Amino acid sequence: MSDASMDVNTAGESADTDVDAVVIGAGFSGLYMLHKLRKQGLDVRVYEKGDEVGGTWYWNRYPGARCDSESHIYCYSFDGDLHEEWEWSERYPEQPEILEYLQWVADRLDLRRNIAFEREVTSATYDESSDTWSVEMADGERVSTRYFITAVGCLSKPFRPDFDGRDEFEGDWHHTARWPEDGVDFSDKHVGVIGTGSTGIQFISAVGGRADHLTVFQRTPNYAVPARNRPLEDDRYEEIRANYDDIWERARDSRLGMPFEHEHETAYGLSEDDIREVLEERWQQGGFRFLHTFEPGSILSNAELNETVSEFIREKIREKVDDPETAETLVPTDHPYGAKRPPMDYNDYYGTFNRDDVSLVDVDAAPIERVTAGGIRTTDDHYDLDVLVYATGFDAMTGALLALDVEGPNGRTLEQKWNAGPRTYLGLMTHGFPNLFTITGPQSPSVLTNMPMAIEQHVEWIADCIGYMDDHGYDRIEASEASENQWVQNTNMLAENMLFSEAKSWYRGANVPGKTQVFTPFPGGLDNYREICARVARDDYDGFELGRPSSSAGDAVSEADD
Ligand code: NA7
Repeated sequence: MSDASMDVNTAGESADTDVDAVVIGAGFSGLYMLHKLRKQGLDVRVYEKGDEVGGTWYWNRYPGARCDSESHIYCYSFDGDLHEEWEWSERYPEQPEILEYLQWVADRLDLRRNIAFEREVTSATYDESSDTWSVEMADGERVSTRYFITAVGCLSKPFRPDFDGRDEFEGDWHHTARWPEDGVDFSDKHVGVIGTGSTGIQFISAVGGRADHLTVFQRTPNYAVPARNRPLEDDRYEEIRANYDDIWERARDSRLGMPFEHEHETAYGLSEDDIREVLEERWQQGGFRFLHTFEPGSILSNAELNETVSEFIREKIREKVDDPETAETLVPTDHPYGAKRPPMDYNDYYGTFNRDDVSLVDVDAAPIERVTAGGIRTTDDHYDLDVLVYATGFDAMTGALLALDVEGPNGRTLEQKWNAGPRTYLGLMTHGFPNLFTITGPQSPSVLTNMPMAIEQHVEWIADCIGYMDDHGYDRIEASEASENQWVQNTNMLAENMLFSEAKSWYRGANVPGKTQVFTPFPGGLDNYREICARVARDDYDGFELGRPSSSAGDAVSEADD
């Protein structure tokens, strides 16, 4: 192995280099992956498109951007010193604070010396003769690596609908996931925002009242549950610190990667009034605890219970919105609560529509016909706009991975392989692409959990796997086709038994026209998933094929032999 302390940011760096591991992305997952592998003595290089660490939290700087996992668990758990020294200011962390945290971690663990910033990967090709990946950057730099590890996040390739006339707009336009660092001045402006997902809801609540007029173009209404954000006072923080070991243990052992007790083992046997009473308590507590009111997964799989919960939220929306017609437009009836990613309400989202300077346009009833030089034309009307904001989400789960233009042995691309939807074993590897690890890849729990918990588990599993390979003289690992088929089938079956198919969501790729629709995250819970991954590792990486240095694709690779 080469020198693990190499500084990649020194001037005059050579174009072609050879490292043990390349990690793409310097967000939560890339930073920890670098730290882990560097500690194991590997020469690791991280390539990051942005000019700073932060990943999601670098790019998503729009007004109101905040994480809906609670701050004390939306951080790394692997190093007790980190949470001894860091203190979150609010129950839910705002984007600038998360970015500051990740920058602080990068400095604290001295990670920057192995990160090359402003480098965009344009292709990654497997070279069978050397069993290495050749990774190429937009600036022509090429690096050769044994292990190619993607840490690109699940929601990082922005999606902007291709409306007719999209490029004719003469005002300012921005996608929320590419927000300008210097911000946008809304004063005296007519601002339009398309999208009422988690992002749109945060944006609308933050910008309502800051513009001359805000017009919200909503296609599908959503169920926003109050977050009940508040400052974390000193005594509350002391309590968290004193209990961190227990908090992490419970988070790891939970379905969502969040250490919440569920209020009732089951809703079975409770009257509708009793259920509503319990829901009201949870509504007051706020946040993801609401989704977790009853035993894990029950609201997402029991249609009758779900309808009671959905109706409970609908009534809350009607109570908050003064104009009954506007209220009905904001009430979701097309999908059950939770079948789409449930958003949080931080700042009286529904109340924002009671303002005179905020209006709601139902673009399901009267669709957007085109973007014009001066605004948006729907089938009903024209809306004059100075600023147009796309809160239209992402080509989620696979978009950023496929953008890497990955080509495996025999010239087969990842895009070809995933043409009918992603196929992985455990969301960690895909058959036919040796030594390519995907942190929080498709068919792992990822977006259905508190992300740092899922990320840490993947990073640790991958680092252990590489350590095992080093200890046993293996150079090549690949998911077997049979184990992959079984895993995909298993994930699909779990999803079919839940209510996810009843919504057109990005979980299923339904938000991007033409994308194959298949439910992508593993819905069986982080706790169960961790156990499966641990067993696979204990059983000498059961379901994976491990090879010695000279093995090539098609050769019989060795089963783990000791
Ligand atoms: P989402 O949840 O995908 O929301 C995108 C929004 O944009 C949603 O309301 C869409 O309506 C709307 N949209 C998308 N395309 C169109 C068109 N063509 N016309 C009108 N409206 C459109 O993305 P977010 O950024 O809010 O959240 C993504 C995740 O990031 C979030 O769940 C958290 O996990 C963090 P639709 O519902 O498709 O009718």
